[in-house]
Amino acid sequence: PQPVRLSDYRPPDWLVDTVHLDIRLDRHATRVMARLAMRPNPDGREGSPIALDGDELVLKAVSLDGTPLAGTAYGATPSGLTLFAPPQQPVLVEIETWLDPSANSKLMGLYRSSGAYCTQCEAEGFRRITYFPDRPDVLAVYTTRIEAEREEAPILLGNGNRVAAGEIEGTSRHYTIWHDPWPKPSYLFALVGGRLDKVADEFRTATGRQVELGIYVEPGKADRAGYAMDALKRSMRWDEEVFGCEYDLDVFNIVAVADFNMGAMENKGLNIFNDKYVLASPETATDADYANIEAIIAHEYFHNWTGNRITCRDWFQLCLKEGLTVFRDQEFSSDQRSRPVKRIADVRLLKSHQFAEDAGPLAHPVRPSTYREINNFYTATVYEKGAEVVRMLRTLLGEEGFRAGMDLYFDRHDGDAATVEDFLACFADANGIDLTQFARWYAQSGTPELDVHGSWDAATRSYRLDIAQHLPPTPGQDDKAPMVIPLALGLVGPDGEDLPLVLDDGANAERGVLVVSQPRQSFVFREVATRPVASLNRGFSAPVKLTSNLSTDDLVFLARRDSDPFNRFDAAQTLALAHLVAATRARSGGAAPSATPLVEALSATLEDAALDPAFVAQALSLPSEADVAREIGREVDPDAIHAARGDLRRTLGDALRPLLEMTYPRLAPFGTYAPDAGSAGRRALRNACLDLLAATAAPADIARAVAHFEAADNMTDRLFALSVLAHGAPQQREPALAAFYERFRDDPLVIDKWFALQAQIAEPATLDRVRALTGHPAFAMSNPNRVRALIGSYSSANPTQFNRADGAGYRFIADTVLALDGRNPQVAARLLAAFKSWRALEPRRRSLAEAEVRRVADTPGLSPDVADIAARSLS
Ligand code: BAL
Ligand code: ZN
Repeated sequence: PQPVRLSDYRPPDWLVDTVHLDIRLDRHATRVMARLAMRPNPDGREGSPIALDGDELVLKAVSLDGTPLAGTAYGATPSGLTLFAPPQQPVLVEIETWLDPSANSKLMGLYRSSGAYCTQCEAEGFRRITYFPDRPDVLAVYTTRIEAEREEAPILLGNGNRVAAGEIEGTSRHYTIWHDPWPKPSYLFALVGGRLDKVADEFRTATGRQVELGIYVEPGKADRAGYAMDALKRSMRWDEEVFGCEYDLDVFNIVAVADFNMGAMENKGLNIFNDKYVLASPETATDADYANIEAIIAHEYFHNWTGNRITCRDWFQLCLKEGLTVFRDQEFSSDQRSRPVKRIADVRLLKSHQFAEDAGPLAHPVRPSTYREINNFYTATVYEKGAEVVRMLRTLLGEEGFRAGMDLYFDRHDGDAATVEDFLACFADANGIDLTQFARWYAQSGTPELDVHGSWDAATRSYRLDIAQHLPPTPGQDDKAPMVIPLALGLVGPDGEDLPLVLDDGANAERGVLVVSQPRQSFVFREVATRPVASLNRGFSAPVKLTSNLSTDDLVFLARRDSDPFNRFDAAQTLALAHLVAATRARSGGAAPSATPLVEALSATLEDAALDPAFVAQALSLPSEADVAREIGREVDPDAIHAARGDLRRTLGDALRPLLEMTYPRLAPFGTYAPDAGSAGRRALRNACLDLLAATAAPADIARAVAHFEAADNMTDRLFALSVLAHGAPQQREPALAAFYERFRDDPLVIDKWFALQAQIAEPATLDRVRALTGHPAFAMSNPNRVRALIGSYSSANPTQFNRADGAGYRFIADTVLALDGRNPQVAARLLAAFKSWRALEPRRRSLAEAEVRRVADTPGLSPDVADIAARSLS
């Protein structure tokens, strides 16, 4: 396909005011009647034909104002329908199409999952249901009649409120009619039909609207939807309290389906979820699963205002709804749980996914300016970096200024299909500031590098920070302009107290934030009586890669004393990362670094009884092998990194043993399992101790892990112990894996964990194991969760085996991408993106990886999704 460019945007020529759909569900022959009330757009081109999008559609009939159209009056292909010369006035277009939902393996449009009918329309799936101007700036009011066999689909759900239901006399069929009063783009359309169990509840909004809540799941699984329902009600209340956003329909339904390309989808009043992000019980879900469910339930609900009531003008503006809504869900989770621990987890994710994306050939701006396949832009950059940009706005403006900007955005743009410029203008106008330079965060790709040099002058009692910023070149962007970087900081005195921040030129470091906006900039603080240690980029106030002249001693000091919990964590991580980089390099010659400073920092953390166990667990968790690879940046040898990290784990396990052995039993479970953050934090720390203690694989430590596995009464502990055994105890691995499988063999979401864990074992036999598991009865290439669990874990969470020196890992993933592409291009393209860091590899692996990406790129008949990732990976 030709690239689509932001600069080519034109308003639609025709608008749609109302849509009436009559959908008769049938496994192979679903009939869709669409009645579109259309009118010429005064802002469009005069005299335009009516051009509607389609995708693999079969047209049965089309009429205009009640008159069937002659074949010469329109042109139809599976991918488009054009009415050549419509009268330039309001018209009624009626279209009949037929679909085969059972044959829809792309899981876009109308398809079947475990016998139920469901839809996914974002970004461009509605055109697989009927011909339509399938773009987000065409907003219409929808009324949907859904008809099906009562036996097959007793539950029939649509967007909005249910306005009618009944039997079809003399048949075994029934129907429901749904009306959604809020104009919406087609990507928010949804329907569900099936035999489903329901968990029902209700919610009274701040102004007293009574809302019926429903979560629908596969029969027999309703007892696992309770946590999702609780999270939903908390989300609804939180959005009222924190953003003043109230729900606006009488009904809010969520449906969990087993086959889903994404995590979930925010269709108006009818969210459809990957069941992985709804279903949870202590036996089957980990603490991380519970936290994800809470976050994603909130995310999709929050879209009701940021995405649905205010939508995107075009798909370039995807971050307008996604970055903002991720920011909102992160804030929600921070309020529900521990704010510092949530921030640490979010930054870890940002670095591992988004920084990696920014550093490779798939780098793109938060708002891309061109795309060939929009499905490939549901990325960490659009979502996670997009959220960071919103967070920076808040850091720059403060709570009040930020809320004023959000209030203005809701007031000014309710009902609109908006742009990033519209969004920024609200903050600029509400605060009387100019955000022109700040807007570069949306346009320039790459991770800014900030180098900070601090120096204290005893004579003048001043502390000077010299800051240089640099934004490295990224694909299509060789030269960059300086960014606005809000740098939160503290100057920490010898007793751990923050010193006052008094700038010498009268400028203030308001709320402890310096605004860096020049390529080079200096700040001088006065009245600094003793040498401070600078705590920089507190709370990760800007998504930058920061280097500084802080010494190892300074970092140990910060890890022990910084009042900012994020930077306390980050100081220890910086020490660990520096150690791992040096140790990796030392494997090809040179002196091995000392781990003493890191041991000192982590000992202090473990000894500090005032710290939240969840925080301590994060501190003990070393940077990943991918983090080390990214830090090294070039000529990466994944085996050397793996070996260095293994050595460090053993060193820490030994050096921290007394503390770990004391902490582990102190955190033994009591009472029944509860998924709250406090309990989860205790489990996380206990498991982190178990893991480090088992690093040397001493028999007593392995026996502890076996006992932990056998005694576990919840999935978090059971899976963690299984992972310790699978990675570190080859003798105990197989019996433990077999026991786990036997216990959970009938539970696909748990078997996904079993697949994922095996795919991550860092040994050469894993490739054969993964290949064999693709033939396991519980595996199915048609189910995205299975593919991601087994094959995605191998490619993205097993660096040594994906990057095998013989290239067999690359070959296997490329083969799988090609095998999957005909069936599900979105999942195939995601899998291919595992090659995103290939250029950073050492020469032998680099050429093997490149050859496999090239083989994919050269294969005829690729989907646009895979062709786009392959081409960009090689560019
Ligand atoms: N809009 C796609 C799924 C999500 O980000 O909520
Ligand atoms: Zn979203």
